[in-house]
Amino acid sequence: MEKYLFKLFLVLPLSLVILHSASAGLINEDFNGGLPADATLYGSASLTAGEVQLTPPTFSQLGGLSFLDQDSGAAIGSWSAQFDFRIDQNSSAGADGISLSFSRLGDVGAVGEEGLSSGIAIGFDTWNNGEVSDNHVSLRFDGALLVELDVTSFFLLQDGVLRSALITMNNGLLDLSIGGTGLFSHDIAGWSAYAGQFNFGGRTGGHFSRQVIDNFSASTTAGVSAAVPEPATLALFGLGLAGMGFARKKRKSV
Ligand SMILES: [Ca+2]
Ligand SMILES: [Ca+2]
Repeated sequence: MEKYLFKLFLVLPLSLVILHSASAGLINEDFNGGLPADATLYGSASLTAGEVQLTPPTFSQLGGLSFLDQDSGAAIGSWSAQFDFRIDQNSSAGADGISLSFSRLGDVGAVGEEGLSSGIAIGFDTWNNGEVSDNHVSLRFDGALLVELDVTSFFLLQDGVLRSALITMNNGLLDLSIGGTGLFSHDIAGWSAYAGQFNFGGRTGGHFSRQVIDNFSASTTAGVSAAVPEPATLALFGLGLAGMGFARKKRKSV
């Protein structure tokens, strides 16, 4: 019995460590060598001169770019994503914008500036459809609008400058910055870890822009919930500690 408990004490912490490092996906893509094997283009999206052109500068386009789930279906508790985007060759002010979603597993495809309606979607919107402005960013969760922020005091999304967007998501807390400028930080109510993948989108309508992304890097980490030991396991762990104490006592008395 003592030996069993001692072994339990050794094995349990090791199993917890394994759970903690079970999943960590990584994407790092400059698209210079073609479309990576784990990526798919949809609709109007094409690989053009080492960049992904989500829409060409023409009317009524809808494009998409998805990456395979990097974590074998594991629920993701935190991720970060960085990419460059450029919106130019506008027919007027710009239209309609691009999006990046970390959508629920299997929900991929061509999509507009509001992103996919499952999971988290960040919008870069260059046309005012009765929104806050024709130059704003947005955050949606499972299709519900949470943030809509005019960014005109910082820059014009469709001014043709290549800008870097950085999004970090930690257990439902999402931060967006563009070109090093922090834009918003939002704690998503009702969020819990889910399995998913990254999916870009771009759309034009009655007006148009050329909308391009490049240099996408992302990392994902499995949800905390998968690494938190069950109460029953904790109890066993405690038992293991007690067992070890008992084993030591026995050795001393020999
Ligand atoms: Ca490139
Ligand atoms: Ca809009």
